[in-house]
Amino acid sequence: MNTKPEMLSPALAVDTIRTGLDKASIKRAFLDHLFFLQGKFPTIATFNDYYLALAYLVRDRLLQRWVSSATTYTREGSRTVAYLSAEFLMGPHLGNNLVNLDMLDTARAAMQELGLDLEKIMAQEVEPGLGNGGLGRLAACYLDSLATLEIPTLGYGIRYEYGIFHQELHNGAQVELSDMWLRNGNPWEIARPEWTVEVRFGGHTERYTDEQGRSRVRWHPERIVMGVPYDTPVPGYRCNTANTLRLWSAAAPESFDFAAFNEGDYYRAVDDKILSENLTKVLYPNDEPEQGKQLRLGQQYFFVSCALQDMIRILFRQRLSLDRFHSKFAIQLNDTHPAIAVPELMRLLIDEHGMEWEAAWDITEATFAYTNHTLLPEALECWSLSLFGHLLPRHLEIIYEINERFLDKVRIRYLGDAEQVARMSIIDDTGEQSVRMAHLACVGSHAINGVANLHTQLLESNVLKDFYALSPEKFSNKTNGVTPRRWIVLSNPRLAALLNDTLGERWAKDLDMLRGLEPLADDADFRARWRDIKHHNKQKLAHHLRKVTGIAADPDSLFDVQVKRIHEYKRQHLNVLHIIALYNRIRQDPGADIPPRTFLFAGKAAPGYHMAKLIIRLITGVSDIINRDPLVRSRLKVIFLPNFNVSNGQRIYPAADLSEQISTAGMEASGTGNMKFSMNGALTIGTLDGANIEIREAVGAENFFLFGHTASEIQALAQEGGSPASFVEDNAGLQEVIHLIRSGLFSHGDCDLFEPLLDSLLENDPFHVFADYAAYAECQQQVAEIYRDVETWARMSILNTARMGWFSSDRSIREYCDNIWKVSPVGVKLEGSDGLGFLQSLQ
Ligand code: NBG
Repeated sequence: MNTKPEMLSPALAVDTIRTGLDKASIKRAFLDHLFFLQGKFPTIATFNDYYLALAYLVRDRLLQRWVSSATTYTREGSRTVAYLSAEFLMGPHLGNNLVNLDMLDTARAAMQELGLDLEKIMAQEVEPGLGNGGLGRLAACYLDSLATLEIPTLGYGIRYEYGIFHQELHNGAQVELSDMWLRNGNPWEIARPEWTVEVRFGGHTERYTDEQGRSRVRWHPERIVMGVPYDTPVPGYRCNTANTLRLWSAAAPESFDFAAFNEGDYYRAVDDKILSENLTKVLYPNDEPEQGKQLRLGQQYFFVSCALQDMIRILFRQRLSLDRFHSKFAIQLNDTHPAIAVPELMRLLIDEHGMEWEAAWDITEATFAYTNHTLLPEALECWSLSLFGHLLPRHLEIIYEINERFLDKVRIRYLGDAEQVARMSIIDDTGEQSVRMAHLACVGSHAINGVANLHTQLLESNVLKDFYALSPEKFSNKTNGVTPRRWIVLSNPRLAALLNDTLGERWAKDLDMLRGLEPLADDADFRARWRDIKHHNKQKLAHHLRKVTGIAADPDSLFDVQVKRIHEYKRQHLNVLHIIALYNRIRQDPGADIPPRTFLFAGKAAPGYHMAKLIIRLITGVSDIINRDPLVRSRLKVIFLPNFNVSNGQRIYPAADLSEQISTAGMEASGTGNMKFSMNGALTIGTLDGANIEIREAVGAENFFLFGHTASEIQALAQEGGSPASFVEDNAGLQEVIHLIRSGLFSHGDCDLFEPLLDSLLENDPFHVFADYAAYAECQQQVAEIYRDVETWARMSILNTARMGWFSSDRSIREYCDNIWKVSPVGVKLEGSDGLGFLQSLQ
């Protein structure tokens, strides 16, 4: 095979056991890995051994694409997207990689011949929970699309040792357990210690004059932490591209501080080491109050500094000069978490590489773009000035300078308007001084976007209106999308097979092709197949729910699902109020004509968010009572599935009939779960909020259950400041619901437990639950009526899927590429499996 064996290094010699995609090669590779990597033979191997053996053989097959992609990008100096995000919620890798490499069926057959069940092997994988929810999962969908569209990309983030906590329910209440996702090893990552960088913290700065007589600044840090990169390949779907997700892990500079050690202060030396490594120990759950803040700012700066230093290394490696930085890299700031990149790039260019301010600023502005993901004021990041100055003294100086120069421009534009200047300042001088990260991101970026039409409009008219007035050309909307590879092909194989049969296999890369289903909505045979698939998916989910919660759900009942983080603005409590009302109706009128429903909830509450935890308690309390009531339980079921994550999402979306998207209008920036449901044929009951609006426009108002106040009506309600109790006065049903909650029925007789929740609902509810209650209950009545008509429901369901093509993340990414990043695809040719291509490209 090797024509010039003397030129080959062993690592580059690749044979079919490492690359072959046929069944025989896969079987051979599997046994080979079991033996040589796991040191096991089949009779004593555990399922985890099987998982690792399969994972490693899949990784081998990825490596050829990965190295080929890197080689191509290096050779061509390709313009590259750097996606900076504090969270990447990738989900389990194995299934997705099998799908993208087009190996799923062969792998299943190969395992079967070895007497193994692929599904069971896949279930072994502990998913990397390196994100809280929508924002982190969006980053993962975007990486999938970027690779599929063959765009050179580096995802940069943090390799948290503990991801988002594992949720359990104890007596109906949330309990948090640590997520030791790395415990069994992570076969998907490769450590790159040779690209370790130094990150500095604290200390002070000093001005000096350099040899050319220029005034410069030197930073004397108090502490140095090493950043070690771990790379995970991100393959595109059925193409040769495999990009890189590069996550940084903190390490101490030396294993011991020898000075301290010599003085006999061994414990201090060990403490320092632990302190450094703590930096990337744990992902913070969002929606948390102030606590733990310093470490979080440290985390943000850590990964951003690592990423920028890494980019400069790559630039130099490709023999490009620093003034080409912005032509080589388009950096996206995923929310404000990485916004510290603006002063960090300035610092690197000026202090470390001797560039002048103006030149550095032009590069910085041309490099960065910023995506905003929330309008909630408490989620807009601000760092106290003292904390900031203590941790990052040099950055604070740079921010002051950026701010002065920016505010000069504002002053010219708004002569004499001091208030305007104060409002726009990066430094908030009111109260305890702080750094406004969203302002920093806006000033340092050439493009700013929201994640759904309404959200972008509200950014432009409220939260960022001053910045919009100053530079409207920077603003645009980029409605979110989700990847059909994970969310249909992998999660809903039967639907995928039907789509392949009907449309050919290209739809997964060109989701607009789903349109081809529209005429079939009128075809009774097709509708029957459609219903069969949903029914099968519901059975499968019911089986899982039974296994985990012990509760039996009837697959013939309407699966009514709300899965997402628990938050007052998402209004899980609105859903529960309606469930209690239905329960009450059946109790009072056992003959009431209410079609059977299973209400499924899942989602985590931030550990410090008491009201959200109370909402979980209410759901589980109601679930206990309803599921045990002989009069009701054959018609209503309420299930809270613990530990919502990507794997559970994959089980749930394909099995849903009804998707609950019921946030207070104006509060959900976009939502992405709403898209996953509808793509999989669930109908939505929802408010005019976030991307719901665009989903409704796409699928047709007649195929969407709309209710509730609009964003501007909500705003008016808030301004009027009327009491929510007024919505209860003329609603006997709602009064009874409140009465039942107060009676202690759902809290083992504890009449006070839910008082804080009722208080806020009745007295001063920023989320306007009662204001929307009547409309919601009425809309649910319509849902029930239409659900009885199975043919109509199936028709609506098909039309939902058929018209969701636009919500593919491929569409979103194309918009980012064309309008913000100005990057084009780079085709990758697989380098010869003998490694000669690589060697040549290195010369
Ligand atoms: C979330 C929004 C969602 C949106 C995702 C992705 C944050 C800060 N924001 O509505 O709440 O879909 O971002 O854009 O997590």
